[in-house]
Amino acid sequence: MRVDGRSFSRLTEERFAKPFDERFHGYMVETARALQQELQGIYAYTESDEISVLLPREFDLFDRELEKLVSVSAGIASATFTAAAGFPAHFDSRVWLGAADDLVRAYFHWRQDDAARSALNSRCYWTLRNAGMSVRQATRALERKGVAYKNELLFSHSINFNDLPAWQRRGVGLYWEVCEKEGFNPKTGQTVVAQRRRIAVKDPLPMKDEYGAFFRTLLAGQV
Ligand SMILES: Nc1nc2c(ncn2[C@@H]2O[C@H](COP(=O)(O)OP(=O)(O)O)[C@@H](O)[C@H]2O)c(=O)[nH]1
Ligand SMILES: [Mg+2]
Repeated sequence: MRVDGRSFSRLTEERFAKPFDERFHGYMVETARALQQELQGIYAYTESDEISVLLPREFDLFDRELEKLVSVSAGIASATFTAAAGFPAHFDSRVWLGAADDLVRAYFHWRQDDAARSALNSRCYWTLRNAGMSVRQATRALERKGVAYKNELLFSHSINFNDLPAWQRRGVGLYWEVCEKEGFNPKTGQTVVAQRRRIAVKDPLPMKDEYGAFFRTLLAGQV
């Protein structure tokens, strides 16, 4: 299931630093956490203004009714982001069915590639704009240009793309982590260790083959 901020280009224009804003990212992580919690997702991934949540095969909330799932998830995302940010924002929602593990892995690789591609683009665009170019000039300068060219462009402005924070280039993932918590049993007077599940944020997120390996353990229920 994927939610995407509605008209966030306009909505973020005056309010947040460009191209990346840590506060904005924090609101997205909080929204991803709420979706993961409410829908009991296996994994949630966020980059830019979008969040993907992987639901388990045996997912049975709302009797698997599609309309319920898309409307409720859009509602959870909109409400959580709005409460965090303090101004009204909306999300759309869609569901994609990945019937095999490798398709699910490919989906998340695809979204991570999108994060890397758009991070490079927007970093170049704003570097040119900040250097005095107009919207049109900056857009023109990047038209039909490849990854190597864009990296060089940043380099000539003393920016090493690979040194930028990983959350900007790769997005971040949220998964369930089992932790042990000490409690006191008043009946027996003994200290007991209980296992709890909590949502952990993976940042930096692994890439390429390592991300695939991370998924294999995740899908095997071992993360
Ligand atoms: N200023 C700012 N904008 C962001 C940030 N992350 C995402 N955005 C905006 O969110 C937009 C997401 O793209 P998209 O969903 O295609 O645009 P939309 O249709 O207007 O929501 C980007 O174009 C950015 O303008 C951020 O960290 N800072
Ligand atoms: Mg959007």
